[in-house]
Amino acid sequence: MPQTIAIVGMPSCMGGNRYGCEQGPRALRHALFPLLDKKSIPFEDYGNVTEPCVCGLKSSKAKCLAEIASLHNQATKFFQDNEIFKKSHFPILLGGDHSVNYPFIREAARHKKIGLIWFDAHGDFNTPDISPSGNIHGMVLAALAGHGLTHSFGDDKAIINEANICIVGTRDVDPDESELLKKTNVHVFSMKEIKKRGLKAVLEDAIAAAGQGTKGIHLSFDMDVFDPTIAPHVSTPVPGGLLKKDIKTIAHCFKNQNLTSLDAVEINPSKNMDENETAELAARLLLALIEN
Ligand SMILES: [Mn+2]
Repeated sequence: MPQTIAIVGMPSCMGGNRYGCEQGPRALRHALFPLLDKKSIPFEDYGNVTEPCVCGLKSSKAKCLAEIASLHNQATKFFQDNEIFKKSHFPILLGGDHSVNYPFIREAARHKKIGLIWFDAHGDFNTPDISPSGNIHGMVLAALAGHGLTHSFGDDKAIINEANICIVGTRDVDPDESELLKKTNVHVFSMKEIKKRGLKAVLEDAIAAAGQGTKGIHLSFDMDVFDPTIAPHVSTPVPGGLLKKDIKTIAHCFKNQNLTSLDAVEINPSKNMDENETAELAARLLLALIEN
């Protein structure tokens, strides 16, 4: 039986310092659903896990922590009640800022041991002690790896083994964050390395590391991994990212790989309501991986 794509949205921007990416799920549905329909790909939209309240973003070392932890709990219940991760599903999460995918990946990892490939311009490997901003979307990968906010999110250990985590596309990592990453077994593939070795060679290494001893791989796409010339509507754009042609390489590299689930986050359509090009890019990327 072919898998049904199970779509869930998490329209929250509490993990970042800008409003707007709470509109990401709507923009992505608008771009993705016509493509799925056109290809007759079966999908079910389970709707959104919504923010419990609006957080005031008061200055702190981990802004909106209580509210984000509460949203995570709500999301976990939603995924379980709707059996989002049952075998006949291929789950896709639409964000939201990057902090929304913590409970999604935790739930995926509860079903089987997985590796994680995190496409991002940033490291997302800060902790409350070292983060320059206090924005939790920059701490979520560290939390998944067992550092920083893991306990605050209700977990006593790492969700994913460090050696099975790869970050791809970095070009803006904070100094202390970089030091912390060096002390771990997380694999970091910067844009500099991608430009030198080629995306295909880098992704083959990432797949080997994420797949080592695991039963599947989750891919997380922070849309700021792409160059702002093709993905301008993201919360924190950084020049020098992946290009349109790279979607083909990504799809090619993940063909016949055991992907368990996907997420696409940080689309901020409020930056330009007349254009939906960043969501359209994300939709083409998701479709290329689904069609594989
Ligand atoms: Mn990110």
